Amino acid sequence: MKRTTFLSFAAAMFSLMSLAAQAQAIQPSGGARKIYNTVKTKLSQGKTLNGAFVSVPDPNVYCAMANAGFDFTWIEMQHSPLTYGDVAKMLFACRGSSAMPFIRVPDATESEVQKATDIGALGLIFPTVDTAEKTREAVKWAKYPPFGRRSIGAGQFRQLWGSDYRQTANDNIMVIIMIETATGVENVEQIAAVPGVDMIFIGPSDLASFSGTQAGDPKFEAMVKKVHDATMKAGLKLGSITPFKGRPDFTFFVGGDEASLIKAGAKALLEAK
Ligand code: 3PY
Ligand code: MG
Repeated sequence: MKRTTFLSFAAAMFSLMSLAAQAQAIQPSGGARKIYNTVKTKLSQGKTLNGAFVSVPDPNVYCAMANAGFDFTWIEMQHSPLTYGDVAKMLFACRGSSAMPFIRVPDATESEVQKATDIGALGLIFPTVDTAEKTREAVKWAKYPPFGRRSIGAGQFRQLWGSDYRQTANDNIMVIIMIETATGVENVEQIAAVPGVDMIFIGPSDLASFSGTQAGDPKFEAMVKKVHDATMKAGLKLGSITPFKGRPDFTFFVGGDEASLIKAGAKALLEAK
């Protein structure tokens, strides 16, 4: 084979191979995947995970939380005045932390999810989801095409997660749907069946508030059981707040925040002999 022919042949083969690799990497299912979201890996190994709420807009405090031993941080943007600008600085300052950055966004809209993913969140937590339609919106904005409708844009995601982020993001970003209302419980089977959902998370405080019942009441417990059964049937992971530890099949827990952990740390220090 002449040298020029060989070189064009090699170049064509290389383009074909890299196209195939790209196509494989953006497939929502099947094929080899690069997983850097350690929450995903640990959950697939059957481990129980812990995270804590973050609502203080300070990179140093964030780094302390993100390297304290938690598996993930639950960056609270539903119930705190944190801005995406605050959180972008926190995530950048603490890139490489042992805890994966998860953000509870206020709603499953393009504008919220776009900003949360662009600044580098690897987990998106959607509160008070009532319907499969809302769940499909959550997945749609969380995932790049062809699976979803996330726009490419620019962001610090590549600096955090690598230059191949476009090919790896869909496999690493987790979608967590919170069931917090009786309507959500009613529709949980359809919600859990939406492709792209990784986990169902029960929010007991809101579930109690919206339903007028509380943990221990038969009506409340029946709702928890319905959510549990639908989640298991769909093959998804199940999470809630730390007081739910010990309930069967719950493997993802959030509890504590900066203020409570400072208090607990100070108490332990002062009581130490
Ligand atoms: C709830 O219990 O309502 C929650 O949102 C838990 O974070
Ligand atoms: Mg809630």
